[in-house]
Amino acid sequence: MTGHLRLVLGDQLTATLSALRDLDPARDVVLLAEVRAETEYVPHHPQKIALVLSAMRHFAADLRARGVTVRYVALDEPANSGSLLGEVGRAVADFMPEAVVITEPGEWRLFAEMQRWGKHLGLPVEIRTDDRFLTSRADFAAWMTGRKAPRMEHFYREIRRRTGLLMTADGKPKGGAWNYDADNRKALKPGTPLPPTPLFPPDRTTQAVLDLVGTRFGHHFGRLEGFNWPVTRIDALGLLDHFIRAGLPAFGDYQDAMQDGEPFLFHSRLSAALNIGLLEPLEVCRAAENAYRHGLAPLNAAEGFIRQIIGWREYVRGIYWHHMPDYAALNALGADRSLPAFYWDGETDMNCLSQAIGQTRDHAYAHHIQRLMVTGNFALLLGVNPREVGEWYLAVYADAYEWVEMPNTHGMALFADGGVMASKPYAASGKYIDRMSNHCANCRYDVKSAEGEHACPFNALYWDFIARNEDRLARNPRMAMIYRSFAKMAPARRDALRARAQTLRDQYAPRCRRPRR
Ligand code: FAD
Ligand code: DLZ
Ligand code: SF4
Repeated sequence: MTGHLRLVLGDQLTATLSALRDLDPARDVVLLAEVRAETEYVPHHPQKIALVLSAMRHFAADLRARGVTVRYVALDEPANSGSLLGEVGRAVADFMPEAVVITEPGEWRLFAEMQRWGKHLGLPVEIRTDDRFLTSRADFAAWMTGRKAPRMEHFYREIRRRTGLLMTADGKPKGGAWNYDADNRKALKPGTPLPPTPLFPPDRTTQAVLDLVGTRFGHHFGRLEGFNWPVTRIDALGLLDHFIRAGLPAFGDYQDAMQDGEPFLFHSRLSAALNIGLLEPLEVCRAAENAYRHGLAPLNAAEGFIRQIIGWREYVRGIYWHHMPDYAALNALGADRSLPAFYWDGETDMNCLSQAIGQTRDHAYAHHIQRLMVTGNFALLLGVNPREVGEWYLAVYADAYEWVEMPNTHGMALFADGGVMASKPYAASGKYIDRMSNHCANCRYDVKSAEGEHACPFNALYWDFIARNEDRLARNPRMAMIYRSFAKMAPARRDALRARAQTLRDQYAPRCRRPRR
């Protein structure tokens, strides 16, 4: 063979991928490989593994139908070496290509490995930019240059201008404001009708994968039964269409709401399909913009949704690549506790956590506020080591890849990066959860009290967090008000809260035996 070997990873399932762009079907071979190293580097939720493997198999079938030569290595093939390099090496030996072509991977660990592949394989390995994002790593680095306190909002405005999304002809934001977040914090009234969840029944390919995953990964945290993810581009477009019609109109209003037994509310569930490449960010945003133009969704909804994608999603990726590999080791608050065991089984009588973790177990999904203000907030208040928290988030969500998970976890939820992502920690007492959900009404704890064994654990832990981090946070202007309240607190109350918090911390999350960085 004189052509190229083109490797496509499990989260690169996009027909226009840079590694496939100049594909010559007469000379080239495309390699997709299911490998142990990728299925086991964290204990992924079984639904996440099934989603990736089934989507890979469908993508390979589509390529073959277009006349492309595909080398597909299934996980249970006896000759499977277990690693991506091993499979590239086997394909190189069989096809003898003149070069290997890859699109840059989404995670640092793999990117670092791939730098050595050329030497190892003894032939050129070309690593191309992943231009499925609106901002390349180089563009983001240029945008960061000279900025003392870079913030998502400024970056977002630039991308709005560049793409023209929700912009007027004379370069102004539609409606006169860039951001309608203030309108997007409504709690859900009981009885508000919710959109139905579209169903994606497994076809034969998916069923075969479900059988394989059930056998090999059934012991991981998470239910495989009820698997309901789009695994093809056509299904993903169906989910997008459903969301635009049924979810988007109220997406803005209820973006931050939470409710017992209702995992999806008005959220799109599109992140998993976006992150493996079945959808592209711009087409998703154009669909939301069109709905606004045609009067099918209000501006606060369309703007709020588009901001999540061209703003947050692009921004976190930029931050990840800009600060890695050092970012992974940051622990600005010196958090040194272990992750409570209930994160891995949902067995807790704190209703908000039980709901968020239970939904995660059943659907490999929780929406943003659950991840940030329930599971993330609790880990922040307890002082759990960022590395353990990060491993949990990377494992349990169907959409989890380090480029998006880590800035959200280390940065947004835990403030481990000392303020790179957020200007202050997202620490909150039970009051926030009570305002945004019906969880507290159905909980055995009393959200209104902070002391005593029936008091909501978030409350004492919140004040303990404030006290423990006074040296690090009191000078932050955005924390000034809370530290003024803390200063006025009677010493006896401070002592009582500290004692209650200490009991909770020791009960849920003893100090890590081996302190980690
Ligand atoms: P919707 O609420 O419908 O939002 C629309 C889209 O906006 C999402 O599909 C997603 O692509 C994008 N988006 C929204 N918020 C963010 C954000 N903060 N960062 C990046 N993209 C965003 N998202 C992931 O895709 N993978 C992760 O591993 C991940 N880990 C997270 C960990 C923590 C601690 C937190 C606080 C957030 C995390 N997020 C992650 C962001 C967000 O929670 C999910 O993108 C969202 O819940 C996915 O559900 P959805 O598709 O229904 O989103
Ligand atoms: C997540 C995942 C899983 C579970 N399995 C595979 C696999 O077997 N083969 C593969 O090519 N990719 C897989 N992936 C996605 C990779 O982990 C992902 O490409 C890297 O983490 C880089 O983002
Ligand atoms: Fe969660 Fe506290 Fe509310 Fe219970 S009372 S649901 S623990 S915030």
